[in-house]
Amino acid sequence: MNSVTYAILTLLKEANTHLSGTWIGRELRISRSAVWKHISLLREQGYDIESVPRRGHLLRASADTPWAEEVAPLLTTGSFGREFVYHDRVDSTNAVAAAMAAEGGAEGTVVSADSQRAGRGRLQRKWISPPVGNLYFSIILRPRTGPERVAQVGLVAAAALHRALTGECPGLRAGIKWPNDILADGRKLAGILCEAKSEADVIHYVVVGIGINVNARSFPKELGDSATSIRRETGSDCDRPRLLAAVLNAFEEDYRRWLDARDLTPRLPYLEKHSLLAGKSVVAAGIDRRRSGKVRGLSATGQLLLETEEEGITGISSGDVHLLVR
Ligand code: BT5
Repeated sequence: MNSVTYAILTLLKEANTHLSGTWIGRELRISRSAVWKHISLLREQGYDIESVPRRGHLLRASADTPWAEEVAPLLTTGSFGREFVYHDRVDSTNAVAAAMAAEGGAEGTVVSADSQRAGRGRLQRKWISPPVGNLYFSIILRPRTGPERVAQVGLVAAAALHRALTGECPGLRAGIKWPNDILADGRKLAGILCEAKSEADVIHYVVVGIGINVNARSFPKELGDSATSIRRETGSDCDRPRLLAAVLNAFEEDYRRWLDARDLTPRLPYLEKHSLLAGKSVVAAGIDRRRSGKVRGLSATGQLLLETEEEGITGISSGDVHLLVR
């Protein structure tokens, strides 16, 4: 958004009442017709502005677009979201963020989009990313720690995402399914994809990508009955910029605490409390083998602890877990 348009938006937000075109023009040293032009631009961008002759312009509702203009004023962070790039449409916010990270993009940089042409899941899977109503964003992190802790970043993100979702959306009952899913009523509401560039003993960057089904009312056939949205679960629409800011605020707080600790210990109680797998019989499908057993918790390094008949308690580091009974 251009800086004059943004200045008018800020004046309208602060005023909370009608502002005349003459007054706005005088404040910003532009003509009344220029004020009109910018007000029209704001309307095109989704801002609901009432204009009444002799009274002026009143902002009735802000745009629900997850861009810096709406997210930045709600941030309580030091670095998360302070650099913020928004696109209407990209292939994948993770791909854009990774390219920025490779060029030196700062820790906390956020790439957000209204839709993705080629949203990515783990292991070459797809994240279906239709326009209008959901959140797709990626954050660049540069943790000063060894590569063996990369997998823990996704779990820290999952705990923060769960905390923000349940804090912002009254009535939402959701849980965390190791390693990277947020489910509600057994259906997937949000997913996390961590992609890292590291060497033997140093992490160059991690890109944490988060997709949340926010106000989606329907889902493509290929997802069958496996997906849900906040709107579906709670019956009401959720303000996307507010939710995105809440996720960034929670994530930065948890991330800093995790960096200061040696492992996941500070977040384990939260992850255990909201785990959908605790005590459940599951099949864990790793890259090399499948194991069946009962989930006995999470280790401080982020492994899922599975008790199997053959091996007793073993730690699972990666893969997909399927519940045998919901
Ligand atoms: C994930 O992978 O859950 C990670 C999803 C991360 C998406 C974000 S969006 C912003 C950023 N940019 C990207 O390109 N990606 C990240 P995984 O656990 O592999 O789950 C993928 C599976 O979830 C698919 O195979 C589908 O079965 C299902 N799925 C795909 N799209 C979905 C959606 N919109 N809602 C619910 N489930 C979906």
